[in-house]
Amino acid sequence: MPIEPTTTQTGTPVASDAHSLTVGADGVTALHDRYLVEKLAQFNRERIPERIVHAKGGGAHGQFVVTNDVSQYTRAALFQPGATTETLQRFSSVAGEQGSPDTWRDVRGFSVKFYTSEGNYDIVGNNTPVFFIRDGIKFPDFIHSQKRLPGSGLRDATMQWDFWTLSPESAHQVTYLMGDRGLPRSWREMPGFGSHTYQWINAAGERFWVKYHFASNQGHVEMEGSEAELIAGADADYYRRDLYEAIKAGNFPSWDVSVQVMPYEDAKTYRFNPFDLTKVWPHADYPLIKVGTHTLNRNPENFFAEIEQAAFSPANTVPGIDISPDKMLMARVFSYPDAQRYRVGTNYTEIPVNAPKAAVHNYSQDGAARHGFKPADAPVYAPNSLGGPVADAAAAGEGSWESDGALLRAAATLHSEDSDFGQAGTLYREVFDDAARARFLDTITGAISGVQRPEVTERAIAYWTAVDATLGASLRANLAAWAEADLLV
Ligand code: HDE
Repeated sequence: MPIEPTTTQTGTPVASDAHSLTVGADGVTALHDRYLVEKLAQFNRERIPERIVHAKGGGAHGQFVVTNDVSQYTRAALFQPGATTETLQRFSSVAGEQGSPDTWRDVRGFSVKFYTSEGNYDIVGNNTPVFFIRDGIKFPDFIHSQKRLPGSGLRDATMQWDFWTLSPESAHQVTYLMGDRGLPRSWREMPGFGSHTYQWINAAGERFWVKYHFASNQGHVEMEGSEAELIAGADADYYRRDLYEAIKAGNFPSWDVSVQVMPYEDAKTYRFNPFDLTKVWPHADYPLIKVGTHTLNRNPENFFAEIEQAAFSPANTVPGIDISPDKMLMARVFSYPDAQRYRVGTNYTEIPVNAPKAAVHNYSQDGAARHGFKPADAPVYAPNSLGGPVADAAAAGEGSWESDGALLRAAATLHSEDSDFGQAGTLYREVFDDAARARFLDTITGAISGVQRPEVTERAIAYWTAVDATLGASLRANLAAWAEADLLV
């Protein structure tokens, strides 16, 4: 192949990539060396703002294949028998920045974009089925407490535990985080959850509440804290590398996708508030129903274009699927497109990785860096009598729920078994085995021993005592023993 001459961004051949234009070999640089100026200016603008959370991640393209018939619950095209849908998946850590080690203990993001025939559908979940808080208004405070102190720029155990212990609804998720789930061996070997309750609507307009589960066909495998620490130092990109190399070698990871389905009417009387993101629905109450298989089979060709610019959002729903009255989910529906307009740009949906495979018809126009334009004679307003697109409620297949009440600020309605600590205790006692409980105690002792204010430490002991009285007592004894060992050193 002939070698092409290097050009400027506007296609003009340039004279050199090694020497700037100067007045004499040792003289000053000429400002009119426009290639030098363009090259440096463009370089300064290569980065877009990193995600405020979930900054470090990686991902791949894939395919979702329906294997079972769930058409009685949803009319969504992507879940109909025989459907195959192209997908994009991104995995991430929550608290660390772009360059942070993959194996720091954290919750992991699990985002899937389905390029369906009815528009893009995104499931933006985690590797845990619950979350730390139940109202989106607390999210910025929660994240501030997990990130860095304004003065020193350091992460700080005292503020993490101060926030958690003053927000007891966090107990269930902190039990997951400090347990083995906080350190997966790889992204391929962890499960995924939609976490929130969503609504499904079938062809007859009947409504159901659903939760998504992705079970890894590679198994669910975790690593020990000591191993994770070593890897964090030796290979910060451990998970990203593992995924890339597995796919490159043709070893395609896959997940079985299932749903729990709750009849619409059950929501009012179920023993747990089904819209409270700090709660799970025990499988004994609502068993898993298999839907299909999700496989990752293609690495990105350009990480920035396909992973960094990818914009996932719980606001991206399709006909037959809607959100639920979960206060976290409603806040997220605002927050993600807002973050993406800022982070990627107003017209972020035009970027190939975010653009739907379905046709786009609406009256939005212009804005920074727009490049898709309608024909000159296309109408620019609705309603019009010129044959422009018309909104159609039947095509939209939206969900709905009844709500009647005064405008107020209050905690979610309590159901018979709702409590902040109950399900955390069940996880600790009934899901963890003895070895996992021992590792858990070790992990929380280590994390709490970094707390610098005695009243926060006391609150942390009370928090774990409320999860399990024996755990609380062991924690107190362990903290005392660690402090003593520290004094002896
Ligand atoms: Fe996110 N979250 N989040 N989050 N989140 C973002 O979106 C936010 C929450 C999750 O791979 C941001 O484009 C609010 C729960 C994942 O690109 C931001 C609340 C769950 C990803 C944002 C939550 C998640 C994000 C950062 C409380 C799991 C990475 C930039 C109401 C069920 C997506 C961006 C990717 C990313 C906001 C809570 C998962 C700022 C306000 C709960 C996997 O918009």
